[in-house]
Amino acid sequence: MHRFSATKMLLNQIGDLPVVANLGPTTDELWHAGQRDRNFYTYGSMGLCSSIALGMALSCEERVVSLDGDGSLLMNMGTIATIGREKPANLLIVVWDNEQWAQTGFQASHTAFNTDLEEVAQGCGIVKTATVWDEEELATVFAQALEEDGPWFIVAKIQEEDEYMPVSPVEPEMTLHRFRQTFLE
Ligand SMILES: Cc1ncc(C[n+]2csc(CCOP(=O)(O)OP(=O)(O)O)c2C)c(N)n1
Ligand SMILES: [Mg+2]
Repeated sequence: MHRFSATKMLLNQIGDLPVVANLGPTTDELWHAGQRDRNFYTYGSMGLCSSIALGMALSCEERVVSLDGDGSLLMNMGTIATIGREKPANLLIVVWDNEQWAQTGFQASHTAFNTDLEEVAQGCGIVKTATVWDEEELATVFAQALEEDGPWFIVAKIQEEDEYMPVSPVEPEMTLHRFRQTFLE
C-alpha cells in the first residue's frame, strides 16, 4: 500500500471532518491529495500529531482524524498511553507505518524490529485497533471506525513512494488561521 493513494481514498471517506497530519511527506501528500481548510498540517513538530488530534477530539463533538507516522509516534509513545487513559470516542488514528524515519534518510525504525504499535495501543487500553496491509483492508476498517465509537488505532503498513510529491506550500500560521475559522462558522 502506498500512502498517497491511500490518503486520497481516506479523504473521500472523511468528508468534512478535521484531519491532523504528521510532518514531512504525510503533510505534503495530504496537501496534494486535497488541500482543505480542515487539514491541520504539522510542520517540524515531530511526535505531536496524535497529541494535537487528542486535544481537538477532547474539545469538540466531531470525529477527528490523525494521520501519524511510525517514527514520530515512537518518539512520543506516551501519547498512546494518554489516549488510552482519556479514551475519546471520536478520535481516529491512522499510523502510516513504513518502518522507517523516511524523511531523514530512510533509517529503519523500531517497528522494523520488535515494536508492534498495535500491541502498544492494546496495552494502553485502546480496544478498537487493527493492522492493515492493503488499501482495501484500510478502507473497510476506516469505514467501520467512522461508524463505531473509538478511540480507533489503525496501523497501516505502507511501502515508501519511489518519488515524493513536491513540498507543499504550507505555512503554519495560515494553517492555524484557516483551520480555526472552520470552527467559528
Ligand atoms: C524533535 C525532532 N527531531 C527530529 C526531527 C527531524 N525529522 C523530521 S521528519 C523525521 C522522521 C519522521 O518519521 P515518520 O514519522 O516515521 O515519518 P516518515 O518520514 O517515515 O514519513 C525526523 C527524524 C524533527 N523534525 N523534530
Ligand atoms: Mg515512518
